[in-house]
Amino acid sequence: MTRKVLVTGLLGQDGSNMCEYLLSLDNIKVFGMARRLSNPNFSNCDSFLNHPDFQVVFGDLTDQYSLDKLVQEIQPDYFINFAANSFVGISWDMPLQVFDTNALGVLRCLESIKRYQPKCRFYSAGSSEEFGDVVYSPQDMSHPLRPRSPYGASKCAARHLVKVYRDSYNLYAVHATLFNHEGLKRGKEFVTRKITQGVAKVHQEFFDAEKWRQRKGEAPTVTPIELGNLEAKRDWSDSEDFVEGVWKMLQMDEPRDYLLASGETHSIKEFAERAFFHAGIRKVYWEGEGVDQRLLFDHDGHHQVILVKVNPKFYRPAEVELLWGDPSETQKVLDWKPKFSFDNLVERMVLYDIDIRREENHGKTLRAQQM
Ligand code: NDP
Ligand code: GDR
Repeated sequence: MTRKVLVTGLLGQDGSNMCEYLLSLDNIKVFGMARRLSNPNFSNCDSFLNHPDFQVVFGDLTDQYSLDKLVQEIQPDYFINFAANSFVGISWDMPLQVFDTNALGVLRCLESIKRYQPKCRFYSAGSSEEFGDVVYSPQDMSHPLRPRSPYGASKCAARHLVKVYRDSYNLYAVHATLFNHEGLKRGKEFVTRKITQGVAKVHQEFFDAEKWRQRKGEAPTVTPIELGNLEAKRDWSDSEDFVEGVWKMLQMDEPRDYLLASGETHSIKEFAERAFFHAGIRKVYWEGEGVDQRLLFDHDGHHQVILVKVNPKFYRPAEVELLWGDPSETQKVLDWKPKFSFDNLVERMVLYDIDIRREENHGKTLRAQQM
């Protein structure tokens, strides 16, 4: 029997990865929900947009009518909600919009399911930002909720709402606390993608043979990556691994909450170093303290190149300094294991961004030759 799955957040990282994953399984019809935008970007969906078992639908988490209509028309067996304003940094600038989408949006989904399709299994995308100002490490499911941002608070509210609807109306509703997960479709404002795109640019500036010849004896000029808090530590995984874990949660007999993480933590500095390493830029070292910290490349013993520097404009009003999850219980219950390590993740992202830059540049060279 064909199962119908409604996935929100279609154009984002997890929504598109989930649709792609579901379409690789048998007997699943996937409805990917996007909201109306004047200039939509479907690039994350290129690989499956024309799949016969896939359909784009339109709706908005801030519009109850649109959700009700989709649930009534599709009658989904699963409703996987990845839609959110997911950028923590902006949540101080637009707290009401963040709360409306991330907390009330989940409430609207639950209401639609309760009224029109109570047998539908619901997934709510929780976050390690719910733990915020952590009191022990690694964090497990029992860690108290201590959010540090409007975003974190909105996800805590969603978590409570899911439990209330599960207990009150016997809905199959899951809220899972997912630690940071990244990949080839990661938005460019998040620190990992910002770093890998920045490294790809530096890589191109470094190894551009023509420029290199012109600058014999000199250090190459590159564009340093400007970052905020370099000391923050995160538990990073790959989104492609996590969407499989999420689907497994929805196949269990009873609904409950879960936690997905890698079980390792790394600083922003470490991510940047590994990213340069995988780009072949290896003679690097850190210098300075606080806002004066810089990552330098030793060109020839006399010339140093600045690769990373701090720009305080990227500091946050309140920071989550350390996130480090303990996924052991969830891994056991779901019999789920990630395929990608931290180092695989960094390497994949860097090589991908280097390739993109190479292709763009090749296109530019061809266009210039045609002029
Ligand atoms: P993205 O930002 O890549 O994707 C979020 C998607 O939600 C976007 O496509 C966006 O649409 C859509 N969206 C935003 N507001 C609305 C709205 N009002 N109605 C309908 N759609 C909307 O995030 P990720 O894929 O990385 O994350 C998926 C979910 O998981 C989010 O809920 C996030 O908070 C949560 N999460 C993510 C983690 C991570 O590390 N990636 C970790 C923990 C939780 P548009 O493209 O139009 O802007
Ligand atoms: P996060 O991800 O806030 O953990 O939320 P992000 O990549 O934005 O920040 C991670 C850490 O890096 C520090 N940082 C910078 N961050 C950004 N974006 N830009 C910078 O220049 C920069 N410099 C340092 C941040 O201060 C922070 O400590 C992600 C999102 O996917 C959420 O949706 C999700 O819920 C959580 O992960 C778990």
